[in-house]
Amino acid sequence: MLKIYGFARVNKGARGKTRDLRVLWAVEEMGLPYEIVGMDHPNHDLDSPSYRAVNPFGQIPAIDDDGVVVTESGAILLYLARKSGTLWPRDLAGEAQVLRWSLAALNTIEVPVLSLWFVNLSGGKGSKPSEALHHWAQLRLKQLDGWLAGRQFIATDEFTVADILMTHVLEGGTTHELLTPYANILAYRARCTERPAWKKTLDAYCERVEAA
Ligand SMILES: N[C@@H](CCC(=O)N[C@@H](CS)C(=O)NCC(=O)O)C(=O)O
Repeated sequence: MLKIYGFARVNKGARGKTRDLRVLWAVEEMGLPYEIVGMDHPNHDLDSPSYRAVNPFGQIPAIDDDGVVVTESGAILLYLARKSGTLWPRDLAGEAQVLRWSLAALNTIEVPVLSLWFVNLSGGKGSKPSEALHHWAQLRLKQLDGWLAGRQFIATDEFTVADILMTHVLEGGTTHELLTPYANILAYRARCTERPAWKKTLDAYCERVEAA
């Protein structure tokens, strides 16, 4: 049985935004059976030697699929998509687009957006680094908004794992103000988060995961 390491307790600011949701959303869309191994972050479950053997970075998410251990949310989603043959195109050209946009989500978009969120959270709002990061994030979001004009989904005509990654990145560290100018991004994000599988995943997470 597929085991998914996810949070059982996490600080209240992070609850509802953590990256185990990417994996839980994907398995819900794919209809795969799984069990959750619940980890208590404030209780230092991620620092235990047994969890460090699973993920040397001591982070969530991770999976153990009958002995195949995978960490990194992007790698997990691509593995599960290839294994299940769902949320994944059947041709090489389509696969290339899903790989392309999965990496764009986790690198080109997540890096500036998350860095800005982190600097502002750490008291740097209004500082020169914060302004520079804001400029960088806006540049990439504007370009992403242009790509999304006239497109339903990010990589192909169908919803794929790249959409889960991009949507969750856009949900994560982005403030309301950051995305406000980008109508195509907002419409895309709404299209993806309105999917029944996301709603079911988030409801089950909120029911199960305690806030610390
Ligand atoms: N690049 C990793 C990042 C994982 C990550 O940042 N996980 C956070 C939760 S969303 C975590 O486990 N934080 C706890 C910690 O670092 O102590 C991925 O995409 O899976």
